[in-house]
Amino acid sequence: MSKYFQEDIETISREELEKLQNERLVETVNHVYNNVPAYKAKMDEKGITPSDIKGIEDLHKLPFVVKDDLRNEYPDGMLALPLEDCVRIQSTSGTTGRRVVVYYTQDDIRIWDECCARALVAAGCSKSDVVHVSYGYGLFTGGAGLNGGSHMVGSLTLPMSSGNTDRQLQFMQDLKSTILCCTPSYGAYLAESAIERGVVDNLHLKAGIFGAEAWSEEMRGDIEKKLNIKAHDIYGLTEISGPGVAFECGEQNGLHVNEDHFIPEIIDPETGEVLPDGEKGELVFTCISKKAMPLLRYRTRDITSLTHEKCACGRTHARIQRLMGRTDDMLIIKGVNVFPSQIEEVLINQKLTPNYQLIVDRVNNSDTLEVLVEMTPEMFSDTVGTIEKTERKIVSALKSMLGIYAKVSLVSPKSIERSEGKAVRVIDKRKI
Ligand code: DLL
Repeated sequence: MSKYFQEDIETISREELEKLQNERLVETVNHVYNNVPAYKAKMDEKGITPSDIKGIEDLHKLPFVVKDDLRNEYPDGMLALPLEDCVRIQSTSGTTGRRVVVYYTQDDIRIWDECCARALVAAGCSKSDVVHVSYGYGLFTGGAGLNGGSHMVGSLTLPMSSGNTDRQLQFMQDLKSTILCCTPSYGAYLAESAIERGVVDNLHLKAGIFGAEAWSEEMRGDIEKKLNIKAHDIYGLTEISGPGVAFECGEQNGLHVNEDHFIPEIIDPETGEVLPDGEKGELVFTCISKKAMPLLRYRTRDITSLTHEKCACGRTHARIQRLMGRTDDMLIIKGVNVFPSQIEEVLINQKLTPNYQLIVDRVNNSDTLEVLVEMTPEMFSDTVGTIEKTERKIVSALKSMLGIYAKVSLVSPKSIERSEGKAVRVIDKRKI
């Protein structure tokens, strides 16, 4: 069984890869400049023409694209090809404002599927696996992406979509699913439900491919232990294609960016300046092989760092670190930057469940943070005194991690609403 889906390209030398990136970048810049008026206007405004871009060393000269640019051009103003050349539309999961819609040609779909196939094979998937896809199908890219990737590998694909936990667990047992694909929060929920129903030992799972939302190393440990699998991270966003923009190999030490298709950069979110490897900042992508709607220097709002060091798995593509939040879901509480992932880390270190919700409010002009976290069924039978003691312990752990006071309320098991897709972690009641 091969470790790679496309060994030649996944282990290509950096020199060869950069050559390919240079060629594809120049071609893509010309393509969008000539076919997308909004791009031409942006580049004209910056005083650059396609001839100024000779390769990746000139990438920083290009203007950024942000989500509002896509909203302003809704629905198809960013298309670089006639509509008749497109075969698919997907859309972001945004609930406010105009949704962003993204178009794909047949070849764009092939690229996307191949990226997901690379992720699956890196998690140990082969033709003989049964891939259980519990990401949502429909406009969301999760279901379609992993489904396409699994077909490319030639695995038996189970298009479960999300929801109906009993049926998920029944099929998982009956059809002997070996690879589970879903959001980490749904993965944790499925694990918990399988244990509760006493069926976890009947499962045949060996690996999981979890993404679409931030999760912590602690949550990984929790899912791996409960389901007895290896849990791999997968990252992506609709605007760039969907899942599979980056994925974790067996080393579980950062996510390889499919750099033959997407060039990553890390920038300072305040100044836009490009940051060196190892420094944390906003992740930016440039698509260099898609044709319908390739975005140049798209600001993801996701925060991570980048490394070009060779990975022990043999892949040469750069890695991003586990995503640590978004510039826009970073909470600022009493002037302190707080990421939900930091709180999750504390909770899991204290042996609590990953089922939590953060309630942020403003009382008498001062920010308040309340952390609701579900007790484990064993804790539920503890005395009030013991529960209060645990709450105080978490308050103090959060204080030393974040530097601010957070009220902690242990709530009964299953009282926080479960999500089958991305979990709702934060309720911000402040009207600022
Ligand atoms: O969530 C695509 C996807 C589907 C990725 C399935 C992985 C698995 P969107 O709905 O457009 O697309 O949301 C993209 O989700 O900018 C991140 O903020 C977040 N995100 C995605 N993957 C991860 C991850 C899909 N592994 C937004 N870790 C991105 C942390 C993630 N955040």
